Amino acid sequence: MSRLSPAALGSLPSSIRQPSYDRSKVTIGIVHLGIGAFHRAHQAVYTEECLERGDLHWGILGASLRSTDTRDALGPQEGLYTVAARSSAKTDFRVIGSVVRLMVAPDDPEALVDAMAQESVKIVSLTVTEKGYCIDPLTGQLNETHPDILYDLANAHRPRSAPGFIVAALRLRRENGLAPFTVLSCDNLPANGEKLHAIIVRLASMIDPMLGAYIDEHVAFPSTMVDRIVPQTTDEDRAFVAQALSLKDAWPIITEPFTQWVIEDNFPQGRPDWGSVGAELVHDVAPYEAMKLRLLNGAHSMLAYLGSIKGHVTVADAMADPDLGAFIAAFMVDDVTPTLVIPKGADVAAYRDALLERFRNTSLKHRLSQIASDSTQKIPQRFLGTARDRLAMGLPLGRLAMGIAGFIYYAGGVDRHGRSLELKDPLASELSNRLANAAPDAAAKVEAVLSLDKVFGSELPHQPAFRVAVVEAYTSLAVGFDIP
Ligand code: CS2
Repeated sequence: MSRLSPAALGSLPSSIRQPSYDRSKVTIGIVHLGIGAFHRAHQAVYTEECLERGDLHWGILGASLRSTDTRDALGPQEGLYTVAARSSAKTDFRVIGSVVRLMVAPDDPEALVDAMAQESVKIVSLTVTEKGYCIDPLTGQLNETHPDILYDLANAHRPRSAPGFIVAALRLRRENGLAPFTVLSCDNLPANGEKLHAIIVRLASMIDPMLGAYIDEHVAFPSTMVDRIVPQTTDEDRAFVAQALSLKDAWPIITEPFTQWVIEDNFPQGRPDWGSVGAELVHDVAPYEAMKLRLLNGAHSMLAYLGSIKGHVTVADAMADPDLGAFIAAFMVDDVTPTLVIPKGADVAAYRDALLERFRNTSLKHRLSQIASDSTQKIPQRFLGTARDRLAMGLPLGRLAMGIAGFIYYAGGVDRHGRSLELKDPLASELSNRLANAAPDAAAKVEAVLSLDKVFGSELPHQPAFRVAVVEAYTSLAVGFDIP
């Protein structure tokens, strides 16, 4: 079977959409750091629509900050890849052409900095996951002792981290007399633009205080809320797509039909007309972010821990478990919703119903272990904001206690059937050591994890309403085997 490539597009079945614009005329307007599956299912698809409408200034240069996998897979396909949007009823296949160039940062860091400093580039966007920000999740400030940041301070022209690349490229543009690009965070962090702004200004100031002041004054960092469920691609998915295309795609993307993008409209250097292709441009993203992070991602993490402990593998499996499905629905209504500021015009009940429906999509094999990865980076924005708001409102911790206890149980590394659970986390060994060294009683296990102040802070775990509820929930999980 031949490989997906520009030359092979002619042989695609007519039912499969493919780029109808002239890709050779596309110029690079966006450099994206972290060209993973999420970006290719989300921003790159919105941008594809803009290219289809004739604005060819917004081609994407996709850079990987570490792995060569994406470049190796898509390079021979000249950036083309398939998006398969699957509902329980059908699959829509589409070949996307908006990624016109690929780079791997460590191959030649200076070349990436140069590419970001080209005049045609107006936006540098990022999906580098929570940990890619080198952020202290608790304070939201730059982690100045992060090894990548220490490296970048010593090698400012040949950086390693996403913040390091942004600072280096903004510095070069300034030296060359070019206007700065807009920096667009597309990761699941609340106030992602604001946080990135603080991090970049701090890092730049440590390199050159004048540069820090310049960035603070002149560079825009709009916040965004991004949403589309994108499970990791499997070999089975590759075979499924190859059958539909009669071509081999080394890295197709499997996703759901739903997609949402809410963007703070602050792009001094211009942007694609994403608003005309379905994105929502708003003045304040914060209420949308909180609603999505606490309802969708909060419920996802809850499912990941409790579902995995019970032996489920995918989100849809866990949702089909009647006790767990009901527990998740109640968590959204009773525990999260009272803490939300509902965005103007939004229907939160319809939003929740749609989420439950999305989670039940049996065509997506969305593994719970994928969601459970990097938990220590995710828990603060998924659970702890809700927890703090509830306690401040005089409400009990409610089902959140089960979420946090579920995480502690999960971090123990064994499900309730004795099978091992995969713990992929920057703090994995610290977590395992703490749990292994703690006394066997529930209070000691809970203490071993809640005292991780990098995650839980120093204040919340000391509130009796928080601690007692988590110990009770952990006891019912670990001792009573009472799992929703
Ligand atoms: C998931 C998210 O892996 C995870 O932690 O909760 O990737 C989720 O699928 C997306 O945020 C949906 O927009």
